[in-house]
Amino acid sequence: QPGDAVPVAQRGSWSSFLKAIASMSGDLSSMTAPPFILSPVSLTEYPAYWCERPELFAQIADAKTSEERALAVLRWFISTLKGQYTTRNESAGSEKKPLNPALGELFYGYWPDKDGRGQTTLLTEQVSHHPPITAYVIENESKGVKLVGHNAQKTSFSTGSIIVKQIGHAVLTVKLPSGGEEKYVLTLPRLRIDGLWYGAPYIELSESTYIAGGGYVGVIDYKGKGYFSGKSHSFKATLTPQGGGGKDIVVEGTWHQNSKFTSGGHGIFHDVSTPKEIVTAIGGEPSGEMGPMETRKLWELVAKGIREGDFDLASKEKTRIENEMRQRRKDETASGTQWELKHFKPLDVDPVYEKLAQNTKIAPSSEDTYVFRNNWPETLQAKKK
Ligand code: HCR
Repeated sequence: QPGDAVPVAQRGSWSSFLKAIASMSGDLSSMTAPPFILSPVSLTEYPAYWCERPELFAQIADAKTSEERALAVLRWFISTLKGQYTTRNESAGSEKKPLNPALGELFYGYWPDKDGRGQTTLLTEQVSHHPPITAYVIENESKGVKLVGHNAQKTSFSTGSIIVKQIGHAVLTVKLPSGGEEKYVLTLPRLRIDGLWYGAPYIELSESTYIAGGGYVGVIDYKGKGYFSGKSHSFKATLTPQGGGGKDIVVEGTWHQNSKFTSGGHGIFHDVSTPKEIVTAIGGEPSGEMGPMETRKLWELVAKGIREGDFDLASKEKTRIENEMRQRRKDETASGTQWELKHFKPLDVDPVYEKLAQNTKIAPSSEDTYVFRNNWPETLQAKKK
């Protein structure tokens, strides 16, 4: 039944929210949604989904040939999708609306070394509030694997679903055993949020992701129920060696379960049922504490209110933070200053993206990119040793 999953007292505000979405275009993050759909987690924490299988991230560095490396990159990428797009369904029963990060909001974390795979560190900064843009870096320094990216969303509404176009890309840098390094550019899938009518939103992926670099171009085509295999969350990935010659490698399956080679290889390609490792959050202050702009400190009471069902507290605290941020922007305008990003520098054009996108179907980039200043906080720098 429509609205079945919505608490009775919130059905009115859920249908008003849906009506507001239907006439909106662009940025949905700042819209006020009913309490049952709110997540206590800010979008600045989402980049951690890129590395919930840190061993697969590290294994990219162990590959001996370009083909092995391209497959290792693809395997790691596929392994991230379940976390990125189904975690909230699993842990909270449906997709939720994350907290809308403040400009300059930060998140630091790490995955410890295990079995010699090395430490992996994560740093995220909200580099724009309107539109919301999150930049991140994930690095396994001992293995020489690093991912730097940024992410924004453009939302629209179509036949009962929210369509989310992800804007942004990531660049993966891998040190080679022979010295030197290889770079890969990764684009992001399009999302369709269904189940709105019932108040139980969930995500299906559509269109494609491209992974170009290391002499290969990979295309991952996503389909939902009723396409390739009739199953939800299906994909077909084709890795093509660049420069003519060589055969395509094709992998097919579901990104939340398993996939196998259907050409250029045999057997299972990836099984996502291996345990995931959630990032350990860490304070970025020299004392090890979290500073006032660190997401879990900034939103502490809002998150507490949402988790404990105290929505008066959540909404009072959210308003207080938003007012403070508004005041900060006004003060900056008055004094002719601008908020200084701590870890990233905006750049008009990403030369790595432009180079790797050449001779592929990847569109030239149309947005700023964000360059990491290489200034990990001491607390994380210490984790790298
Ligand atoms: C679309 C979304 C915000 C953006 C989230 C992104 C795209 C962020 C980058 C991550 O790497 C992957 C990711 C996963 C999320 O699925 C996606 C969110 C899903 C919902 C949220 C909307 C802004 C909120 C919609 C409100 C609904 C649930 C009613």
